[in-house]
Amino acid sequence: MTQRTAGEPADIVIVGAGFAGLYMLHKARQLGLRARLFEAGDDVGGTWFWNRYPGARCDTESLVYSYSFSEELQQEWQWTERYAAQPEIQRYLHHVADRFALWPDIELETRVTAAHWDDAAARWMVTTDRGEQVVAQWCVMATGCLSTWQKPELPGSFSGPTFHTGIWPQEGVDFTGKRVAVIGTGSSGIQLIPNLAQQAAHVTVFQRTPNYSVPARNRPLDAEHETEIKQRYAAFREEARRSAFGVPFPDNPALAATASAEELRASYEERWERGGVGFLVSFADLLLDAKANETAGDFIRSKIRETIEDPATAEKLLPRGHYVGAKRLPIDIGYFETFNRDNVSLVDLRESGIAELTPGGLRQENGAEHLFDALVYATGFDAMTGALLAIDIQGRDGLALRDAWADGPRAYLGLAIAGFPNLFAITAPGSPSVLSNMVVSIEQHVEWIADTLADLRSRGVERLEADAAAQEQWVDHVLAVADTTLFPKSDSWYTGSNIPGKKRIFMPYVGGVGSYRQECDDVRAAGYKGFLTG
Ligand code: NA7
Repeated sequence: MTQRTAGEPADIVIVGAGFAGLYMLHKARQLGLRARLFEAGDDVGGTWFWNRYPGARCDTESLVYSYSFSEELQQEWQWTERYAAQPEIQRYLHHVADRFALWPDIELETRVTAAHWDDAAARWMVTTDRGEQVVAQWCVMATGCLSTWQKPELPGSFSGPTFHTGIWPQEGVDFTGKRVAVIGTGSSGIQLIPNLAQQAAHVTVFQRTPNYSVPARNRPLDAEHETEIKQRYAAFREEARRSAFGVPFPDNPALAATASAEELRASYEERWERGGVGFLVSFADLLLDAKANETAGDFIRSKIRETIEDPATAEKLLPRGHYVGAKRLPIDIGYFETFNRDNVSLVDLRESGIAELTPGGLRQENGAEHLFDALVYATGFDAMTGALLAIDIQGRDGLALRDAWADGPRAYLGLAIAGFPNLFAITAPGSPSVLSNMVVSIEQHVEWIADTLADLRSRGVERLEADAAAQEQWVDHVLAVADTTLFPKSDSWYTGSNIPGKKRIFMPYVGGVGSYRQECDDVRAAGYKGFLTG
């Protein structure tokens, strides 16, 4: 990392050094732009830097959850497991920063606090928490969808150590011999709990909503499979780019709603054994039709009943009342089995909620006391908008993003925002983002931005801004497509309903990664349709 001269201007400021920011920096440099990248953490990695709790692992397979932009990189890097764990992903991103010599333009431990647009100068003024101000023509928010962790405000206080999965201590935590409480059973809790149970004296899981989960079937990466993919990597990547979710899943055109009991069982069993979120494409109507979805729910509930030895515990773990996959489907390594251990207990918060934290633990509303030595919040994130709104972003005429988005996020193509010229937000609401393989969607956004900047430069165009009417049309389209599915019908962080007071709106674009890419390409081919240029 190089220390830059304070106030050194830039053509482009990039915020965040995760998958998105690193690639954006690489592309900006290829274009010959003077780039400055600011990152709050003391290393690159983004969400993979902060989420280092035991068991943190990607739910997309490593051979496809990786950059495709460099043939050499994808051939030389060797993943060790089917799903990479956090340390390996962070090592990979470190390697990328080394390999493409990105460090000189990366400033670590520097948080961007504000970005204000100066319309007369047609420049962004970006302010950091080190008190530096940088002027730049372009500003790219690569701030991530899951980077603002969220902890509920509970009355009372606990005197022991408290952790959150989304901001885990770098030095790790030793829970040996400790009684540990975990609040939350989303993907993070479901990954963490089996690991904690192997170390701690006792784990008490406080569950508000029982979750569906399917086995990951993680294993060391099969050498033959790796060779086979690497031999046809370009075609494999292209398949991912043109797919619905950015992953080439073998889908099934059959409908669950009309399938026989045997057909249902056979398809679900096969995918359960294969492992992973490909379970969601067991049938073509699984995410479209409530009755079809219920068949998947029934299947998972039957698996939970088979796995859990104590019928009362099994009953508490049975998910109901939300659609499989409409709330993020976790994939796990021995999650349900963990509840058969003597040192794990489950508290159902639907029976009685948390009344207050106490110095030694917590008390439920029914008076039940739970004592523990450490408390882990696995309570998730202010997803998709949290990191953007944490920065004081002001566009034309001093318009604050917080005001522009007071009624929910609105972004043209989930990429640019009316009133905020020359600013791009990578994988923002209205783009496939979290409902896709993030790396595929990130590469697509970064390449679209880079190609656009090169094109505008060659034409002498200095500014680009989303047109408000085009943005409204896009937002309507995003919502209309979502309404043809079950996604908006369950509460989840996809809708913002996990955050008290946050406007409930379904944020990702579910029209498919392939068709979205085509849409973005068409916009450019039509001379930046829906954008104002100047
Ligand atoms: P999630 O999926 O938002 O899960 C958060 C969990 O915490 C979920 O079980 C919540 O229950 C629970 N929660 C939140 N607030 C409370 C309170 N106040 N009391 C009890 N329980 C609570 O976050 P994750 O970090 O697991 O996963 C986020 C994504 O990261 C994941 O999908 C992957 O893409 C990676 P609820 O369901 O709201 O009742």
